[in-house]
Amino acid sequence: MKVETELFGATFQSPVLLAAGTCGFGMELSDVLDLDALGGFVTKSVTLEARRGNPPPRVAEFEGGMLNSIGLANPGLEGTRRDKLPWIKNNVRRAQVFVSVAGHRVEEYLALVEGLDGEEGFLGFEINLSCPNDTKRGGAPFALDPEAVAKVLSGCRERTRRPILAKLAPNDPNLEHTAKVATEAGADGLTLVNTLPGILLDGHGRPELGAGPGGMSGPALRPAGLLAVRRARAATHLPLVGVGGVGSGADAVAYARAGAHLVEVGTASFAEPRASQRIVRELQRWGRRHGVGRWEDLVAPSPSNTMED
Ligand code: RRO
Repeated sequence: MKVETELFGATFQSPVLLAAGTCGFGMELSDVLDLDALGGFVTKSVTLEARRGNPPPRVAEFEGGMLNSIGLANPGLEGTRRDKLPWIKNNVRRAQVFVSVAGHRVEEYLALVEGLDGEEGFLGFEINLSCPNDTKRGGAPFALDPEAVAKVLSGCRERTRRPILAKLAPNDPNLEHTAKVATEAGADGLTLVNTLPGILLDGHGRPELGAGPGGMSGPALRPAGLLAVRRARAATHLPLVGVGGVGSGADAVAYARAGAHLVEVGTASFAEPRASQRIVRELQRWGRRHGVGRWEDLVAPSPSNTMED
């Protein structure tokens, strides 16, 4: 099966990318993984100021996956410009890179896009509107506030011609509406989904994570991710990026059948750093076995009567 796919004016050598927050800025994984074997990767979310993140423990496992509250630990705009993007520019050739940006206020997103747009080494932005661990916003991410989604994305649109992905939340009761708002505000694609808010408690009722609650990911997130992609597919013609519990070629196929043009692998690559490469091999085998010649043929189209029309 031909897994190469053209999107956002670029060639993705495969539809399998690494998800934000699971691969740092690429350099952190370069000893264990050939980054250029990937379709691409999304960086850790960058905020205006560098952040140290939340108190440990920041991750905990359970049978269905894991919970994290990293708290946006990142080198900030200046550190990203100085140390991270030059490394990517010099070391990544074929993988397509998206820089994830996040903030507490609309203006922070806009300043980040403006401050990064002139740099080299990446294709586009993933606008993280759905971090579940941003306590300053009281656990209510931008993605659940359509007015904020519109403001952030239209402001970003004015500041860059690069592709913009909007990363939305799994617990959005009005996802179709949010997808439509993001489309109208100028996003080029939607990434679905971020982690789902949750908490793990020990026998004394004490949270297992230092910060208390966190975001749940891994196999248990897959049904939520698939549903979100399906719902968004009915609401917009934009390309969709499916994330949540992708651990096999069959999972990637399920996301394509739901309407995803690309998938991102997250939690699976913690236990198995080269999971993404295995997933691509499984996809190719799946195509041979089922007589499907191109990944693109698997991607469910949006209905002609999407809610956009
Ligand atoms: O840094 C985090 O704690 C984090 C972020 Br920004 C996010 O978007 N999703 C997540 O599960 N953790």
